[in-house]
Amino acid sequence: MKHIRIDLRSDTVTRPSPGMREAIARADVGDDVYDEDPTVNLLQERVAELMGKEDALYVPSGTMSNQIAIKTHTQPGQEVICEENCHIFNYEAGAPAFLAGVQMRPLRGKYGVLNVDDVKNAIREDNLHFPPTGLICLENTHNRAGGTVYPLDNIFTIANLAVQKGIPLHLDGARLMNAVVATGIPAREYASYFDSVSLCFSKGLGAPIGSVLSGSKEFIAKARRYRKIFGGGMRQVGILAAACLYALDNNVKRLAEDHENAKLLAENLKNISGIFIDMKQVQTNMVMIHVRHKKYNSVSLSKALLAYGIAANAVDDERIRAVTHLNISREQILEAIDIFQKIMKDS
Ligand code: TLP
Repeated sequence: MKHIRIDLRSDTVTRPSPGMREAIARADVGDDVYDEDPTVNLLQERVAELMGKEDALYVPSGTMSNQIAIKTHTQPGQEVICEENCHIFNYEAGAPAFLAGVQMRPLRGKYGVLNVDDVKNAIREDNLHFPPTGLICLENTHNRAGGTVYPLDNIFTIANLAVQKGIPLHLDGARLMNAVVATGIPAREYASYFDSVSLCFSKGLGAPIGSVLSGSKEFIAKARRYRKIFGGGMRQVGILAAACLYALDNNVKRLAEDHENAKLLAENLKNISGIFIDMKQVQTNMVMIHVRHKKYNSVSLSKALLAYGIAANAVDDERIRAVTHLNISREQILEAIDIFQKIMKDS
């Protein structure tokens, strides 16, 4: 493996800063399975407040958070409506079927966003042949669509439909704070349309571990039991929750820098022959780089970049995903642009 100097594979690669490490070292701790970790309790209160929800639960990962939400909202044999490129359907190893015994109903979206009429048509009628619709999941920002933000009016219409049909609505808000910073819409406004929200701290917020699931008191009480069943009951985990609290205080506003860096990268790469970028997708901290070149496809270009110390993953045969984050500076983006230009010019 070549030495990676500019790591654009994901914002999950972020490392805790010295300030965050200090917060970790100072953290007051207790046994969280007994609900006695003061730092975890504080984090849960802070996130519940941020989301305008009654309660919240700290869990080890975004995947576990989504899966606990699915298990808590549904019954085995039900169907869960989602967008076809969402993380829950594509990157959680089939967990909804495995852990909750539900089947997914993926619908085609546009920039990761579902059309309310498609959702309406996908909701099952009461018929003994059909799996009852048990849950609708949205993702904001949408990862595979390139970090796109879900428009509020769209969320609003889907939420109204869900309420009317008595179907709960879950938000995979792994990168919700990127949407908040990009639009200026408060997290609690987004969250108000959902029965549960999952927020990740181990992505752009720069903490080493952890997500927080929020919802009603009753929902979280049930979710706490599933967290134990899924093996996510942790003990003196305040040392990790302290990193999340630090991230809330220090790493939210700065996401704007990541968004600027993504724009800078996209604006420059789109002028290179053999590369296509849909600028409408570039809304937060990701750039989907479409490679349409006589010599390279996404996989071989990604390898060529690695030879120069730049890491960015091919998400399929045509696209490379580049993600900006707190360990990537503007200078590194400029350097990456130079290297892209050099590789494409030499071939
Ligand atoms: N996404 C990772 C990979 O799994 C693809 C990444 O590098 O972007 N929801 C969304 C929208 C996510 O992007 C991710 C992680 C998760 C959930 C899962 O979080 P973790 O990795 O903590 O289980």
